[in-house]
Amino acid sequence: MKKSNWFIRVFVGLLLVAFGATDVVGQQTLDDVKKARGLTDADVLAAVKTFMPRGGRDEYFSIVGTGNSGTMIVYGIPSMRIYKYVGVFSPEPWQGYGFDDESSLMLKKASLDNRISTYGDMRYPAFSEKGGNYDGHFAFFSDGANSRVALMGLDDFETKQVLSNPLYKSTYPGIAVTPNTEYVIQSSQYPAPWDAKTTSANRSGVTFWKFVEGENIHKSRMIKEQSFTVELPDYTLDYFDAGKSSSNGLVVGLAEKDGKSYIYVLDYTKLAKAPTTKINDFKVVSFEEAKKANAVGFIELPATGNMVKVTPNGKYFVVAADNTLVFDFAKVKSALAKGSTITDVQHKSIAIGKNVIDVAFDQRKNTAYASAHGDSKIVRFNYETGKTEKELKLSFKPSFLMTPQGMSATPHSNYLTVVDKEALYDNIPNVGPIRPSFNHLIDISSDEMTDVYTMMLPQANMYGSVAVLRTTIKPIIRYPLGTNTRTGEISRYKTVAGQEKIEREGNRVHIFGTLIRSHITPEIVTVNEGDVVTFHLTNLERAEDETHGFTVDTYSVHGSFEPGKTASVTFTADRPGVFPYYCTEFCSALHLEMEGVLLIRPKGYVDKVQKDVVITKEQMLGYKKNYEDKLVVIDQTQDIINGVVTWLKENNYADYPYVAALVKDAFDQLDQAKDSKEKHERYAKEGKYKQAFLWAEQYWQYQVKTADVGLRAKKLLGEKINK
Ligand SMILES: [Cu+2]
Repeated sequence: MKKSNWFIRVFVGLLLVAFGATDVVGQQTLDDVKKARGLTDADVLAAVKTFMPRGGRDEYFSIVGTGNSGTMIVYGIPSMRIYKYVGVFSPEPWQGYGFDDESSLMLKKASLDNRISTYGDMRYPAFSEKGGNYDGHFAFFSDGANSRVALMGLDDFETKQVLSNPLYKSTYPGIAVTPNTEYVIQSSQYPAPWDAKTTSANRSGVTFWKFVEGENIHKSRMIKEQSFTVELPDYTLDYFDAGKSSSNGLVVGLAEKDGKSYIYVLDYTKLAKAPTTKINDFKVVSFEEAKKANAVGFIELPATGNMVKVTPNGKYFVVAADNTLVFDFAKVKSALAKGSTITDVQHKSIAIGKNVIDVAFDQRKNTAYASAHGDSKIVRFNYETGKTEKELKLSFKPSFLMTPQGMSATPHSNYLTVVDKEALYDNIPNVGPIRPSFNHLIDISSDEMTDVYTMMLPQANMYGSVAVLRTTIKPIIRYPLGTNTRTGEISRYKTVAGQEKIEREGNRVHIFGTLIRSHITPEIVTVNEGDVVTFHLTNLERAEDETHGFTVDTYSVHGSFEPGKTASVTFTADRPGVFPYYCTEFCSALHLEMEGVLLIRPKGYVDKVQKDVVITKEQMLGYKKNYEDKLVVIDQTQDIINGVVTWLKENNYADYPYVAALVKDAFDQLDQAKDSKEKHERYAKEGKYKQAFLWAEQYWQYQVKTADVGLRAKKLLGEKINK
């Protein structure tokens, strides 16, 4: 570009800014945009239905198993915005999952032979329930590929427990809970022997993981010793669901063998009392014992069923098929009492369409939806009367369905989501042979059903999801300082400001450090080649969303430190050299300052002896001046601290636990500082101003941290008081 051209452009630009005319196209109206983009009124209405204005909040939180990526996605309805990916069965570096010691230990505990599976296949999640309704406390997942089960806490959306199923090789990647979450139910998928012998018979089974809810999320766990599995013949097992209300105590699921389809029915209240044997150290109720207890039965289906779901009132279960079948639980119960072959329990058969894949329940009385894949349509029907009511023709072939809270006793369903596995869209650009999963949002709030949005879910092979009213979940924004978030306990590695230290024993090095804008303390760590090094870090922040990350260059370790969290990363320092470590989360304008250096001395390295440096008279006067200047700054800082302390006391800070915890932290800092004060005063008296200045500097560092924590406490208290 010629210089004169450049000059003219800048000049015109400045003129435009000066006259407020930066928008050369002119203000666009809604009509302008509609015309320019060729949008219809229906397009605009659909867009408005999912648009989330600033300050707006989604009505529902939905969680979805991502299939073979082993992570979980949280998204909002109706905006269909993804909020978070959470590592469950697969490591997830952003949150340090499977990269820090705490989460790695949790994953290791889920291994039967000390091999961590770094991959998982999870499809249908389940929320915890009370009285058949979602309580917003937990979510559960099953790993189809590596036979694991997982518990996630909904207070912080972190995985809290992963267990290995000791019997199954192949596990169904869906899960269900009983109406009060007494049990988390998991089944096998493809039959296989349960022991190591190739001559053993193939078996199937359904496992009831005993779940005990403690005083808080971290005291709530699945307990292996109190769990059991019921043995079934060598059927291939598919989707299952738990009864509720009048059908509480029963589980129904799909089974297949030799081209025939069945519904298996289990009574787990009876199974829990049946005699057990132990296989692989896990309690098993044999098929014979289950039959003896009248706790297992089978209904032969006239055709393949693709899905079985219990109605919200617990009266029926519906089997998705071209002729969708409704079964009466009351009849099933009395038939089960007589034996394991169950007949004449059907309530209705409803002709829906071709290749019916799934059903979902509505808040309207006795109302459900079915997806007819072969007919590209959704059908609304009444499972009590057996009548179809309405159809929605779609531009795609529908598969899996979900209504918010539709799997609970109280659907709250203004929307229906529909998975589209074929992804043949004219408005989706080709991104190579593998494409995202698609999830459509259907507005069902009125009598008309309308397809209003197509969501893309990358890194997902989507099947099932569940959604809950957003307000049912109460997420936290910070942890009590020093929390090991996987156990909920205060970590023994918790470190507060001023107490950072490095401990060595032989070749084992523990660094107890802290993270706070904008420092990683300590800033220099020296170790020897071959040392096993652990950084135990505590994020001292109390501010919302003030997460720091941590990595050591080239050592492939990573931790994510949300406010208050303590986590550790361990590695063998087997590459000598200089390795910066730094905060990996953009945390403030001074984010780049959050760094330090790990010096790894090569084997056989010998320190060169440094000669004593003689301090000249002029230099000593310089140190004296520095020392005296520092004393002035120390006094000024103390004034600030005193002011904050007075304000906190006047405003009854002790009534607010978070604030009180911060004030305690602040006073701890001053306690740490006492020693430095004594030292700088002693050195000054002896005329050793270099040391006096250094210790005064150290004292001031403590003061700054005290003041910083104090000011945070003040801000927090101010917010509490003003609310
Ligand atoms: Cu940071």
